[in-house]
Amino acid sequence: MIERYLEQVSTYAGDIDGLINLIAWFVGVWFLVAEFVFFYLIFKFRHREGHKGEYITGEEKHQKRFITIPHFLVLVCDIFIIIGAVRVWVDVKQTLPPADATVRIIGQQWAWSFVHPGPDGELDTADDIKTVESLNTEVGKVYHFQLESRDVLHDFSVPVFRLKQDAIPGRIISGWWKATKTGEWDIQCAEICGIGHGVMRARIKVQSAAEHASWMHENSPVASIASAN
Ligand SMILES: [Cu+2]
Repeated sequence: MIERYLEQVSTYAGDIDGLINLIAWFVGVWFLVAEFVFFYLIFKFRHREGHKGEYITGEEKHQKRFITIPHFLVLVCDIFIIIGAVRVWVDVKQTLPPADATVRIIGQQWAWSFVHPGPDGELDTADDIKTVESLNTEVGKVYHFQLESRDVLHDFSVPVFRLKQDAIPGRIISGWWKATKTGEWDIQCAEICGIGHGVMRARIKVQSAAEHASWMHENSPVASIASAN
């Protein structure tokens, strides 16, 4: 349902959409049932000549069941939602599969900047590639990220990945994704962070292995120094 409006581009996007759909169905069905009963009772017990209104305390057993039975059924739905939510939370947020590469993502008022490992695959070495508002990655690889903020709360959001993570000053927050197709999509800030929040956009490029290797070669400071010599 959701993927008709927003592509799914990470391995866990489908799981998150499944959870949202599950909640939407439970809430939607119960909303329709409640509205149907509500209007049925309004019409059935509307004002009629010769009928006097009756005060009901709702304490008798045959009256109480109108509350206890739906209450019980809603709790059963809650159990399904909690099981689904915990499974997705553990898979997406708590279990980091082994990384193929790690990138650093830095939020500040009001731009995203990125540090990519260079050809050596390690961060904080001479061949790191630093960019602003453009994150270059490879399809099918598990990326870990180290998310930081230089000033206030930000939130790194990639809607097509269904990834959203707060950036908190003073902390380095880890997470992961694995992209399933090549292309270019939006990165947004999803936490109001000041007057420039709305323009705090960036793009994520998911490239094939060959494209990514040539991008890395062209942009790595060490590779360009080596080729210039
Ligand atoms: Cu923001």
